[in-house]
Amino acid sequence: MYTTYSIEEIKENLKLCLSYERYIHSIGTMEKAMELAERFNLDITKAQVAGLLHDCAKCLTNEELEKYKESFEECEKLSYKTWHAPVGEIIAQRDYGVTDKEILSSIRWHTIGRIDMTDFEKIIFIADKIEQRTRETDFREKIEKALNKRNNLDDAMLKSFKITIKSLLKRKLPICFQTIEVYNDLLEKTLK
Ligand code: DGI
Ligand code: FE
Ligand code: FE
Repeated sequence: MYTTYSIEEIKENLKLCLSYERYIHSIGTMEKAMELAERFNLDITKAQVAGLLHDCAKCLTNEELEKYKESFEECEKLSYKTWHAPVGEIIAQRDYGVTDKEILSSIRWHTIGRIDMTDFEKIIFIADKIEQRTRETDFREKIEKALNKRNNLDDAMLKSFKITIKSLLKRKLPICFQTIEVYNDLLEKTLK
């Protein structure tokens, strides 16, 4: 309904081009996205499509991703690990026939985040971080705990950014300032 293809056809295609680990991660994100959609009263079918496709651009090499650099935010240009998000939006639309704005934007912002994300965008972002098939237990459990304490999506988003920013600092990798802006915004919102 939300794509030109059936879920099974999308799975087959992703299986062919993603690494095995990345494919299993996509399945895990799809499952977790559906679970969170049900829990937060959002569209489960949309969550299934967005979760499954969120990393679809990981089928491309960095050289191939770079060809789409006009779609990158300025701050993303420094960090090749963020490129699959803007390109994912393009591929979901062009190759999988996705027209739903919210599915597309949830793919677009699943890595660096965005201020004032919708609940749907947040559940895809969080599902990606807490899926149970490939995510490291310690990372996943910290975010899950933050989510469950007040049943609050922003708490989970904040925790996720905290861990990611820490890890980028540790690895001496550049941090997109949009990520910092989102972090500051969530900090203020979750204090209330
Ligand atoms: O694609 P995944 O590995 O499933 O997860 P993701 O899309 O959230 O990618 C996260 C990677 O991107 C992670 O290794 C951190 C890295 N990254 C690099 N620069 C930034 C960044 N993540 C954020 N949020 N902000 C950055 O500036
Ligand atoms: Fe990703
Ligand atoms: Fe992912």
